[in-house]
Amino acid sequence: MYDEREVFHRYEANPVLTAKDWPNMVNSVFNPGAVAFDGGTLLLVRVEDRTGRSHLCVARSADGYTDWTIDVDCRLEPAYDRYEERWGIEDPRITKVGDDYYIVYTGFSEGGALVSLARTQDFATFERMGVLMSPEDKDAALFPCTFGGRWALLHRPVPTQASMGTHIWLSWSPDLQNWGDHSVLLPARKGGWWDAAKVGLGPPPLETAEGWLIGYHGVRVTASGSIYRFGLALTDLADPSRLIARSDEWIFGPQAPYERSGDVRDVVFPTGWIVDDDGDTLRMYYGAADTSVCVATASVARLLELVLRNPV
Ligand code: M1P
Repeated sequence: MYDEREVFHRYEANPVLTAKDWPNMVNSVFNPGAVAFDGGTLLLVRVEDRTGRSHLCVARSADGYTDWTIDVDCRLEPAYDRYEERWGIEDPRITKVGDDYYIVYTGFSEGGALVSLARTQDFATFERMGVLMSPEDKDAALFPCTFGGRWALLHRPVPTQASMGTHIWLSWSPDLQNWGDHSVLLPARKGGWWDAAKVGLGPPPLETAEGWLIGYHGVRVTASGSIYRFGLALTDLADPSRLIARSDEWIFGPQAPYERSGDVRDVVFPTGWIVDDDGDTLRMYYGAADTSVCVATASVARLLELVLRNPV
């Protein structure tokens, strides 16, 4: 069914999580944050309940593929009484810094999507650290270190006129609260490109020998709707504002039936990735068609070789 030359290989038993796996009736589970935790894999899954609003819930697996346990006691609920999260919280990206896990997520406020931060050490209790970017803004993650004493955040503001371009920005902060020195890191392309309509950050940046590997979704609008695909970029390790390379071609797109049909058809939406102990096998977790959670693997060395074919 799939071209053997594909760089990502889908797990044969995808999807690994669906709404049917949940103890209570929910609409869909997708777009998970992912980390290695407590000797296994922990996903913080976006769960859309049957009110239409989303919260974040922990799922665990020893091998990252099978025997998932849904831990409904470990979840981050929206602060429904607050303007900033009135209509739910969505699409977490998790960055580990020391013993802390920083969760950057989308708040669905009455004013639109915004970027918020929470911190945890155990995924049972969460410390809310406030709104980082006001609406419209989403698809954000922190780098796992500071640069010259400053934190760096990748995020995706949405201009009032979408035709102005919906790009990935880089912003800086001395304290995770005050953000500035904003610049566009990765613009949406134009015209017939696969990532012309808009782009948005995927999983958090991954440190590699060649630089920070950035995965992002790119959207193409067609006569029958949008297609969400996934591509790569690479930035300098010491200075993440310096773009080194950006793949011309997308490297992962909707092909499997569970990606092509669902609540939103033709969507792959990666939000977490974990490198195995061999240092090269990358497990990428993604939402498929805004309906289920899936995993696909690739070699980090091969991804770097691919992205470096297109220096900027
Ligand atoms: O339906 C596809 C995705 O659409 C939105 O992403 P973006 O604004 O980056 O295009 C989000 O609602 C996301 O949750 C969803 O998977």
